[in-house]
Amino acid sequence: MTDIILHHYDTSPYSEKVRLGLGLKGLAWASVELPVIMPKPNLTALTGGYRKTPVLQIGADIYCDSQLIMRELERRYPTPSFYPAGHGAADALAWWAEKTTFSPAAGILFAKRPEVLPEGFLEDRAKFSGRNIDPAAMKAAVPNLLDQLRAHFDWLNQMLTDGRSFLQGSAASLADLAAYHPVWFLQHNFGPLAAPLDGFPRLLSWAERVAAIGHGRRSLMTSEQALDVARAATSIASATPDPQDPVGRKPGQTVTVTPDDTGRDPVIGELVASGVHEIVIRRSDSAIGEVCVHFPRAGFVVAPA
Ligand SMILES: N[C@@H](CCC(=O)N[C@@H](CS)C(=O)NCC(=O)O)C(=O)O
Repeated sequence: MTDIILHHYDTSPYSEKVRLGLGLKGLAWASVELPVIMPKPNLTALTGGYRKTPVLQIGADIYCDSQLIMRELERRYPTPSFYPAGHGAADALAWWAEKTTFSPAAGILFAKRPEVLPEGFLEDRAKFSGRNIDPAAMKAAVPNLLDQLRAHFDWLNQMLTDGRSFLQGSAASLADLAAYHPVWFLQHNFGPLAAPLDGFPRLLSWAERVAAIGHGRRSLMTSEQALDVARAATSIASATPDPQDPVGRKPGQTVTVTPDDTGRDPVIGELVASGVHEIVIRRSDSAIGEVCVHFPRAGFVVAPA
């Protein structure tokens, strides 16, 4: 039995980052398969409305966003570390790589292989992104998306020029897992030499090394079983004020937490703990009772409710 439950779907790049993180740490985990488009009632019962993929659940603690999921895995399972070359640079590299390469990689797939997308997918992603999705405009954007990816992939490729195995040295770090998942997504959908990866042999060998990390030990769980786990558990979070909070937020206040980019569904709850990189809110759901939902701070808006 494992306590780690990952809500995800196989084709999700951000989930691939977390699956590799579980692999790097050699962990066993339960896999709950999420629908690719809304509705996701058994996920939003846990999160309070957050709909993105992936979400990590451990008992009655729900961790939203792969940034925070990786942070929590590192806290609970520090060895081997996601930070063999230290914190800061790895986090910043991860942020840059994802923010610049995920969306062009996804855009290329949506434009070039609409036949692999499930019914209702583009309408769902239009709501998710808040942008109108026009197939002709998507197709017209492909050359620029390839140019952008090529420029960013070249920077990654250059980091490997001295023959190092991974971006920060001889051991894989968070930066590798984050930079890899858009590469994986392109390879997965267009083959191992997908453009614009074909111009970067060092990057291609690096991608093979990252893929070899694997996913750890996966078992299957239904979303109903995951709700049962939450119902039977008690959160580990306890009231922790942040003396340096820039606007004096305090445990007990009611707040909303909302992603600042896509899937901007606010989650409302009572602030339990917060700090530079995490905020925890408590909420109740008739199906599962009380849970604590954890979010990162970078990329999320916290507002009084
Ligand atoms: N910043 C988020 C991004 C997650 C994200 O955008 N995931 C995509 C799938 S890879 C998503 O949620 N798509 C819409 C959906 O699955 O409902 C994270 O790091 O987890």
